[in-house]
Amino acid sequence: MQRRPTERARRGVLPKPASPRTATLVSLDAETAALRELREALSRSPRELPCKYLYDDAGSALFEEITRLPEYFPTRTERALLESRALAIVESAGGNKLTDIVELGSGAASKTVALLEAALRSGGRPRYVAVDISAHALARTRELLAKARPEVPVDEVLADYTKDLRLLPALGGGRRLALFLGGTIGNDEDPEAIRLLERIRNQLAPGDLLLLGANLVTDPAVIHAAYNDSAGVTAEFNRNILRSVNALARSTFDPAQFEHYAPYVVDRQRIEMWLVPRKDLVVDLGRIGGRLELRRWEAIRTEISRRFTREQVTHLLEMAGFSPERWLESPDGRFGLALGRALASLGGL
Ligand code: SAH
Ligand code: AVI
Repeated sequence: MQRRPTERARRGVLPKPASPRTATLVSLDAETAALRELREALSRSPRELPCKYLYDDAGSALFEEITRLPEYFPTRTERALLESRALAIVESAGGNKLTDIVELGSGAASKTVALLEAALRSGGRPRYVAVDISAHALARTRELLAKARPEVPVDEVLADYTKDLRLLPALGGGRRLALFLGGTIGNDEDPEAIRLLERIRNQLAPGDLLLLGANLVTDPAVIHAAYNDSAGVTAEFNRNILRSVNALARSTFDPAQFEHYAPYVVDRQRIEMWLVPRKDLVVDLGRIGGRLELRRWEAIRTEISRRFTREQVTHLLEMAGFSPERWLESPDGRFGLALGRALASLGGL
């Protein structure tokens, strides 16, 4: 039976996804670009899904659960480091002249409270700007900060920081501190990581600071366990990317048909997350267009998560136009925080 086209279909308008979960979905242009990006990633060899699609509402909640797992050490290691050095960081960033703390990929922002408290103790009155692709993560940020520090004004920016990152100037010409924490810089290869850091620097005034959190090279077995937890939360987080893509694209990936596989590749200094089909599959790609024929074991890569040395982190900062100013490292050497000062752009050079 032929159905009459709906008003929406007659106007050629793409239907809205089940729920507008991520910033990539806020406009039809963005939606079209997301579908194109997914098509391109799935056509690569090996096939990939960009890791930002891990963070629909369910994915953001699962990530928060991961941060509390006994095996997932990065969050608690970085938190302890931030808490012990918060005052020194804030003093380097201008002390009471620090007016803006801007966080990219803020997530639930649970670690940021220590920095806001240090800024308040230094006599400043900072506002906090949270930038995230996930509306769910931003809602958690708001909730957490309203409880912990109700006096701090919070601005939420729902945006994909790889595409559009436009921040308002610092309040009253004060100092700005940008935060990129959690080791999220390790989810990109060098060229994309440097481009992202450059984009951040372009939004800062010369002299403003960036605090960059990075996972450091450590015992492969410890890293492996962090991405292969016994409760299976990371496996679920990984599989959930398929639900997130299905909601956006109306595709028919069945998460139950895929195994989570996350090896630490020692010579590449990185965890790789893969989804491995247990049998031959044909997936209707919905609005991505066409069908995807997957052979048994033909895995899709959903994330890389890199470990760095101090020199490698410093190099990334320098390549992006920051002058490395301070290095803080956890006592177990597993996590590093680098402070970089934004240099003036070289203009037309
Ligand atoms: N900084 C937090 C969260 C890390 S998880 C912490 O350290 O715990 C990564 C966060 O970045 C998620 O909240 C995710 O939604 C967000 N994110 C991932 N890709 C993004 C993108 N392209 N643009 C904006 N936010 C992004
Ligand atoms: C957000 N990012 C730094 C996390 C990581 O460790 O790479 C995401 C994650 N993936 C699996 N577990 C956690």
